Amino acid sequence: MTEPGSGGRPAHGGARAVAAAQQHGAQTMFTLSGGHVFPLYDGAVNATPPMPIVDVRHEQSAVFAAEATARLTRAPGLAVLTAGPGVTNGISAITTAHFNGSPVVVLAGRAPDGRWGSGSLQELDHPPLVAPITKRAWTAHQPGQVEAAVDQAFTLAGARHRGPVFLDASLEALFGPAEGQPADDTGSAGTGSAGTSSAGGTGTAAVSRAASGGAADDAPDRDAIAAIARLLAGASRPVLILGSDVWLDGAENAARAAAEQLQLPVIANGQGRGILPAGHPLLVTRARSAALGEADLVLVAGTPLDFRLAYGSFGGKNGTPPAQVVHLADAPDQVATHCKLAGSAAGSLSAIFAGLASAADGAVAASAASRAWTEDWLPRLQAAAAAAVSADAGLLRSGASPIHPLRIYGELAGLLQPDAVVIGDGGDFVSYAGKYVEPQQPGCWLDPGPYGCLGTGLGYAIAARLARPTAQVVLLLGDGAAGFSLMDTDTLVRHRLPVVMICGNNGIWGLEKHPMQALYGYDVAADLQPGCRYDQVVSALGGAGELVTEPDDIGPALRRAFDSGMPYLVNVVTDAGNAYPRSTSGV
Ligand SMILES: Cc1ncc(C[n+]2csc(CCOP(=O)(O)OP(=O)(O)O)c2C)c(N)n1
Repeated sequence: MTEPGSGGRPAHGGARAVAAAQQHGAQTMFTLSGGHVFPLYDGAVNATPPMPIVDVRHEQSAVFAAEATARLTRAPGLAVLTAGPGVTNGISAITTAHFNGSPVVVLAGRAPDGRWGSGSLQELDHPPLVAPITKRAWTAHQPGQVEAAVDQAFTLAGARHRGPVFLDASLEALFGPAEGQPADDTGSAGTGSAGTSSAGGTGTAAVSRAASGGAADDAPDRDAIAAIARLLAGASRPVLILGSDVWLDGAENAARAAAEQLQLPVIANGQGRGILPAGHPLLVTRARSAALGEADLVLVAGTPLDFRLAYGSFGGKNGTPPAQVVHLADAPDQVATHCKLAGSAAGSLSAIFAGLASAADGAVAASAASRAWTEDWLPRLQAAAAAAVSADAGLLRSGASPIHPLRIYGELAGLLQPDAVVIGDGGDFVSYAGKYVEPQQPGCWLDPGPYGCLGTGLGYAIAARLARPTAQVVLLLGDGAAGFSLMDTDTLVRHRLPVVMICGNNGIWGLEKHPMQALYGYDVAADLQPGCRYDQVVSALGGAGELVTEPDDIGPALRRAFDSGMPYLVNVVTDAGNAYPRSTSGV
């Protein structure tokens, strides 16, 4: 397994894999070492130019880093996992990429075909494990197959609707010489694990669709857009929701232009945040309850109608009837089927927004209903948003001790530059961030998305620092969340990646303790060490940090963190009695 790579010898499968990944713009290989994947490292080292390898301390961080790379750069991210436990450790992160529609390619090692069934080290058939959470999962058995298979994996990951793709390659396929091998892309030849060559649901058909001019297939239906324009012309209280796929699909400019042209009130979620910058007159996220509760037409773009959006049920508040709902998605299979839709369109979201703006413009301008929305509805929502902002001003300056978590966000707001990347990994502490950190630009906010997996933090931060070398990178960590990935501070240190970490340390699993108390009147399994010195963990790993217990010390500590130029954790002890005022349970 320690066979060296090219060095003048014919290229092995691993070298071919790296070459194919580079053709698709993959810049960095996120990984944790294992003998099964040595040829991929050898391929990276000897590639022209070499591909940087960022080696982490847990495979979840490798895949989370690849996922964040995809979400920030909008080019596919690459993670390399060793066979067996390397793959299984990556599964929560692959699932996160699946839920987020993030274009990620996971390449994995695999026990030798020649010994399959005899019990060689880490002999596990991976594709069936990851098939439900990937666009395709399959195995390359021969060196000559690897390059074409990796090419397919990248093409498929980046085609609408984007998502993770998994490919493992047997020891023979990665280590063996690729020259003179048939470039067979089916992955079905070779010895070993019969029946596992293509475990993914969409398989080859999806690959060929994506490769053969997906753009033409992705043009939205004009009649569907015209019908939505008519709904808009008849609406008095419309709302536009912008979600992550608007950014991932490169539709942020078209979305903003359509919203401005039609004067639509906008609510943003996930990576839709920042498309309308903080303070934009149409951005009424802070009036969410009135907007979604009283709307008569809700256009939802680039995000599923899931628990975050009341499963697509809007209106009905203050005597209003249920709202009509329109779903705009980047691919037909993303359009909601679990709720009644008044309209829908699928395909390129830029084309959908541009089509809608031109189809609706005249009709909307001419309709009496639209006057109602610009003269009454929009000002009402703007007033409600302004009232919500001023109602919070006191808490953002709170002098309470123990510290109110909002005081942290009050201090942070004054220090963030417009291109700062803010990452949230935690429960209540991060829910506050979602409400009070309003991005100035799109592509500057990363939360875990609807899968809600704790532990994304360090992997996302590693990727953010690499993707945005000159921007501030701020990682907001609950103290519970910190435990999943803080060890990867070591990766930040080894690879010289300065990041500011802020730990909202309430000494509890807040988002679980408070609800359990409310349900049962007691709680178990919800306490952590009060005041635990996570800052000292970071210092021990070669970074720096400090403990903050008084509200007036937060600002100076954050300034020291930004000035330090190293991984730095500001460990803020907050009030364990504080619970985020939550309106959804996720069920
Ligand atoms: C991997 C994983 N395990 C468990 C959960 C369930 N969970 C959701 S929020 C939460 C508490 C988070 O606590 P912390 O990070 O300290 O933030 P706080 O709510 O206290 O602000 C837990 C355990 C989860 N979402 N993901």
